[in-house]
Amino acid sequence: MGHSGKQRLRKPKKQLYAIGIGSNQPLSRRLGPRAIVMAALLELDRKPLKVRALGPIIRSRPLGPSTRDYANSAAVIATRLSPAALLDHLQALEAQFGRRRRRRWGARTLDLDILLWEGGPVRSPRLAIPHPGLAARAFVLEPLRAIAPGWRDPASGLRIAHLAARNARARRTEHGKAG
Ligand code: A4P
Ligand code: MG
Repeated sequence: MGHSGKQRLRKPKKQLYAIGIGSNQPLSRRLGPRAIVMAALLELDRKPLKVRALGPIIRSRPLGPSTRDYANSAAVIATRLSPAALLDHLQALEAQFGRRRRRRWGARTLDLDILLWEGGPVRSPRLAIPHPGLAARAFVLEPLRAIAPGWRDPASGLRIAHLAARNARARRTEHGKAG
């Protein structure tokens, strides 16, 4: 009662998401990881997505078995898509950039991860938000801090700026120990 048809058909509200972008494999001789990340940032601004903020593109050493350096960045986007629908959309973009799924953490032309969602935590067999690597990865935290320093990670309750500072401190200590 009290629900008009118009209300029931109203579009879902726009939601903010933070997206992590990574590449460590060229698509061609002229399209290397940095150019791929730039092209991916442009794709994130096409319907049904809209970019609200673009992070810097950084170069990072590979975490895992890959030997090539990565280009990494982050973006805050707004969309009406649900987390599951957004994951489908991002995987279609990865495929468009020639990504083939082989071994986990293998070299990839494009990796798009959902880092955060303003709707809070999500846990399903194919989707975990916040992204499990968020709090431990400088290549995620550094670009994200530039555009979303105040966003709170629901897993730790800490803001991105705080996580980034803590991560940088831990890395310096590691280096100190290693000599
Ligand atoms: N999945 C679950 N949660 C999410 C989420 N929040 N966002 C599932 C996106 N996908 C999510 O991912 C495997 C499955 O994770 C997906 O099918 C989806 O259902 P994938 O992209 O196919 O495989 P992957 O990326 O090889 O594995 P994974 O575990 O996602 O790896 P990460 O955590 O993405 O790490 N080093 C540097 N310097 N920079 C990097 O960007 N990236 C990785 C990959 C390793 N080392 C790196 C970097
Ligand atoms: Mg991934």
